Amino acid sequence: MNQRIKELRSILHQYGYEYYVLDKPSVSDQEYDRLMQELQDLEKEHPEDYDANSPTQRVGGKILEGFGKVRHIRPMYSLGNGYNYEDLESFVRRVDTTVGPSDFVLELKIDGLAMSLHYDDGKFVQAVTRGDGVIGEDVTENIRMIGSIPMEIPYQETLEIRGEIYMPKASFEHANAQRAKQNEELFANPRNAAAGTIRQLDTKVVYERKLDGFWYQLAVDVDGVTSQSEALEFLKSNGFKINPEYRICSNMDEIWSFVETNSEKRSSLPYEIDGIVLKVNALAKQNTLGYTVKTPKWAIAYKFPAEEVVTKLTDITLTVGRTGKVTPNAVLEVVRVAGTKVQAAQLHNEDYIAHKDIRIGDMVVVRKAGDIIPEVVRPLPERRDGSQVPFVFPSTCPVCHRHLVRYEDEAAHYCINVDCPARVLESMIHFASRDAMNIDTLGEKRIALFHNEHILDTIEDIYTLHEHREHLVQMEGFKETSIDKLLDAIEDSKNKPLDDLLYGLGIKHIGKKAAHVLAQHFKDMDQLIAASYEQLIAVNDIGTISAQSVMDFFKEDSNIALINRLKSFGLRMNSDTIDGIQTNFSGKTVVLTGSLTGLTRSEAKTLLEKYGANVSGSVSKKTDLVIYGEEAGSKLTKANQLGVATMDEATFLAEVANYEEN
Ligand code: 3B8
Repeated sequence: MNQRIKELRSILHQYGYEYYVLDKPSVSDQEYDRLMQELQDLEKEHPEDYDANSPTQRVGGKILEGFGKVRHIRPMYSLGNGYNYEDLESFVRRVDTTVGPSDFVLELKIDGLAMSLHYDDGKFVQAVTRGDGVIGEDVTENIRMIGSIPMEIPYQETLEIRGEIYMPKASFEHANAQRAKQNEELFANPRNAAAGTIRQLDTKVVYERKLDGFWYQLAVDVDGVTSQSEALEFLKSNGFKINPEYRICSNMDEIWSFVETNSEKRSSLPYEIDGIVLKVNALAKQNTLGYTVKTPKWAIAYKFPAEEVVTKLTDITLTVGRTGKVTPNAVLEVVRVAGTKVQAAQLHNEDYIAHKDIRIGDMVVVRKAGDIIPEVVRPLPERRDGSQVPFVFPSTCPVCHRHLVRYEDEAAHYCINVDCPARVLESMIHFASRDAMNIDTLGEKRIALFHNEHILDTIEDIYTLHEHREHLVQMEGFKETSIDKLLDAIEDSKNKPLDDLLYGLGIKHIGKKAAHVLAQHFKDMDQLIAASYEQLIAVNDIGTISAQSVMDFFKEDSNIALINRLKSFGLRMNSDTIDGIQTNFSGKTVVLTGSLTGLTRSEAKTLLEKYGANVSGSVSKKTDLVIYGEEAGSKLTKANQLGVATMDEATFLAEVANYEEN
C-alpha cells in the first residue's frame, strides 16, 4: 500500500472528525481541499489501494440500484411512550420494584430515523435502518456520506451500535429553499426530509443534504462497559458523535426538572427533538428488566405534548374498511400542524362525535402527534353562529347503500355486505400492502384504477392481471416497462411465505404476529385449515377470539374457494424457515448480483433466507458470499478485490437442489 495514501487518509479522517464531530476544525478549508485533491490523484494512480472507507469515497457519485434487506442480529426495538409526570413516575416505580432503587440516564429524544452501524476490525462495514425491527434496509453507501460518522475507529472487535440519523434544522431550511427554487414539493419536516434522503439512490444528493447522527446504544457487549453512561463515553472516545445534553438522575424531582428544562430549550436547539428518553443506567439491571414484544422494559420515551391548532370542520364523511367497519372522518379547512398540512382527521365513531358534541361547521381543536393520524380534540362551542348542524349517523352504507349494523357491545357501525365494493377494494389494498404480500408497485391508486376498469374485482384477479396486459399498456399514464415491472412483482409475490399470505387474507383479529405464529406452528395452509378450535388455542399466543375467528374464516366456502384459486395460480402455501438445519448458507451474509437465469432475484432471496442466509444489497468486507449471474458488474469486481468468496448461479442452484431434496 502506498504510504502517502495511507498517511493522507489518516490525516483527512482526523480533520473530518475535528470538523464534523468536534465542530473545531484545525485547518482551513483550502488546506483540507488541497490534501483531498492529492489523495484523489494518488488513488487514481494506485487503483489497487481502493478502499470504500477512504475520505475520497465520502462525497457521493455512486448511483445505487436499491437497498438490500438485512436481518438484525438482535431485534431493533422501539421505545414505549409516556406523556406526563405520572407515566414517568409509574415507570420509575416499576423499575424500583423489580431491580431496586436505580439511577437513570436521561437523553434528548432526537426526532430522526433509528439506524444501526456495524464495524469490523475498526472499520465501518454496514449501516441498516430499523425497518420493522427484525429486518431493515442496507443503506451503507448513503450513510458513508455523513461526515460525522467515523469510517475507522480505535476499537478493533466486532461492534454494532445504534443511534439516530437526523437532518439539522439548518440543512432542512437549505434543502427546502433549494426545492422551492426548483418548484419541487417541500419536505414537511426535518424527519421526513431525513427519511427521504436516506432512501435516495444518488449518493451525491445524500452528500449535499448534510445529514448528521447521534449515537446512543451498544448492540454488543463491550468489555468494561457496565452502564449506559459508560456506553456513551465509550462511543465518544471512539470518535462517535453523542448528544452532550445527557444527564444521570436518581429521583423523580431530578427527572422532571430535566424534562422541564429541555422542553424550554427545545426551540433553540439546532436539531429537532420530540421528547426525553429515560434509561436505567446499569446494564445488568437492563438485562434483568428485559423486553416486552415491542419495547424494552428498562427505558421509556417521554413525548412532548402534541401541537394543537384550531380550524373549521366543514363536513363529516364516512369510509368503509375491509372488515366493513364504517368510520367517520372530519373534513377540515387546510391547516398546518406539527410541520404537515392537515385536511382530514379521525372522529372514531358515532359516540365520540355525540359525547364531544362535534357539529358540522364547528371551529375545532385538532391535534397531531408525530406520525399519528390527526384527531379532532374538541369543538369550540363559543364560536358557533347558529349555522352549525349536529351530525346524524347515516343508516345506510355510503358505498353499497345497504343498511348499516351497530352491534350492542360495539361503538362502530358495520356494512355487513361482504360484496360491498368498498370492502372488496380495501381487502385488495391490504392484500398487496407492504406487510402482507408486498406488491409495492400495486398501491392504492392503481388498485382503485384497475377496479374501475373491471380488471380487478377480487383478490384472485391480481393473479390474472397479466392476461390483461394489452388493456393495461393502453391505459393512460402507463408505460410498458412499468406494467411489466408490476406483473413481475405480482409473479414474485407468489413466493411469499404463509405468514404474509395469512396476514394478507385479512382474517379478523389475525395481525402480523398471530399470522406468523400460526404459520410457524402449522407450516402449511392445509394443516391450518384442518386445525380444530382446540388445536388452535393450544398454540402459544393464540387466544379464544383469534381461534374462533380463524374457524369462522375457513367455514366460509367462498374463502376456501379463494384459497384454492390462489393455490392453482402457484402461490406458495407454506412457511419458510427451516429450523435447525445447517447449510452452506447458514448465518452467512450473501449478496446477489448480475442477472439470474434459472430463477428470479426474489426467488433466490427467498431460498437463501430459507437456508439461513442474510441477503444484503451491497458488498463489503462483511459479505461472506457473492452469488453472481450473467453480466455481473461492479459488485463482483469488488468482491474479488476484497477477497470475498463467490459462487456462480449454476453452483448455487445445484447446492439448493441438494437441500430441497432432503
Ligand atoms: C432501546 C433504547 C430503543 C431506543 C433506545 O434520541 C430501544 O434508546 C431508541 F429499544 O429508539 N430518538 C435515544 C433515542 C431513541 C432510542 C434510544 N435513545 N436517545 C432518540
